[in-house]
Amino acid sequence: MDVVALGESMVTFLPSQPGRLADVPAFHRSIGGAESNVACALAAAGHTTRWVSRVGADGFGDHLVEAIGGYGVDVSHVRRDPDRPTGVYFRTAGDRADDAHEVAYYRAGSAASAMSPTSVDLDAVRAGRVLHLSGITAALSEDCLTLMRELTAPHAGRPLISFDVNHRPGLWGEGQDAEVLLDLARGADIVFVGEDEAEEAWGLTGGPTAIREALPEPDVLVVKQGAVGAVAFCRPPAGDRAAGAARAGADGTPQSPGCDNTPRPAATAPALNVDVVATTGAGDAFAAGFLSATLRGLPLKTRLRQGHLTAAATLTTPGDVTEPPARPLADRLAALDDPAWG
Ligand code: KDG
Repeated sequence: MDVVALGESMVTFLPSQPGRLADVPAFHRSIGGAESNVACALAAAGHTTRWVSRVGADGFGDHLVEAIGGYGVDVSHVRRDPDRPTGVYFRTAGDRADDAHEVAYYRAGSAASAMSPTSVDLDAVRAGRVLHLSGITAALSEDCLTLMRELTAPHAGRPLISFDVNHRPGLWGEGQDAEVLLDLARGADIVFVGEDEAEEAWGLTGGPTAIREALPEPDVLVVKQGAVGAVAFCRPPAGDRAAGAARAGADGTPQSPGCDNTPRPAATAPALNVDVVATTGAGDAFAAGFLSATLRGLPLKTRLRQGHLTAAATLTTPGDVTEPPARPLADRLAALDDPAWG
């Protein structure tokens, strides 16, 4: 198994037209969930993936399991909860100049919020080369936070932990997010964070270098700068992490070629200039592209480019999850010596 992703997925309702939530006349049913979005994109790119979660024993739960399974993701460890519903959420669409949109979650007390070290199969969660997690899960309940702490704690034979900060202010109580998210990020091997999220969650305003200085622990730190691009920092794997990192290179290529200990960027790549339809899910797609290239032992800059290529596929469609470009095409585009890549 290449990648296991654990987290809550929801039936997602996409608006029939832009505008305020109060004015949208109809919604189109789709699926969303930061971690399963990553698993779906990776499966579509040819990786073996599993999504571990809990959903209600209801029709929305059926839909999620069928739709996510339809991407080729292993859903055999998704538990059905007869007492709690599947979460759902509605969102609006911004116009192109301003992607600000409203999100209405109906997920409090959901089946997924009952995930805990005893209600999920930990062996199934740890069975991949990479375990992909996000800060959203930590905000769902005390049990979910306990689970996240257990999964990111040092552990013999631990998979490589990929952690997307995914700061969702609406899910957190006042002032609870900063320390928890920083702690979880410190325990991970690969961390994805938006420059805007780092400012919102941690008050870091000094850009990627300041973020790296505040977060030197992960072997790889990727700072996303929206439409501008992304920056990756890395350090040579050490101790226990070396084992996990070596496993990540399918062909034995070191996980982080050319890395050093300084807080300067090890690689940068500009984002692609595309006609944006909706930004939701683009960060997950970026993580999927980056992880796919990591699993294949590709150089750091190529991982960033593969992230942007997968993100571009999601940015140009309305849903949270999209099929990435076919691997041969993505590989050709990522290798181009073209002004689009700066
Ligand atoms: O990153 C996209 C996700 O935010 C979306 O698919 C839904 O998981 C989701 C959430 O909690 O907002």
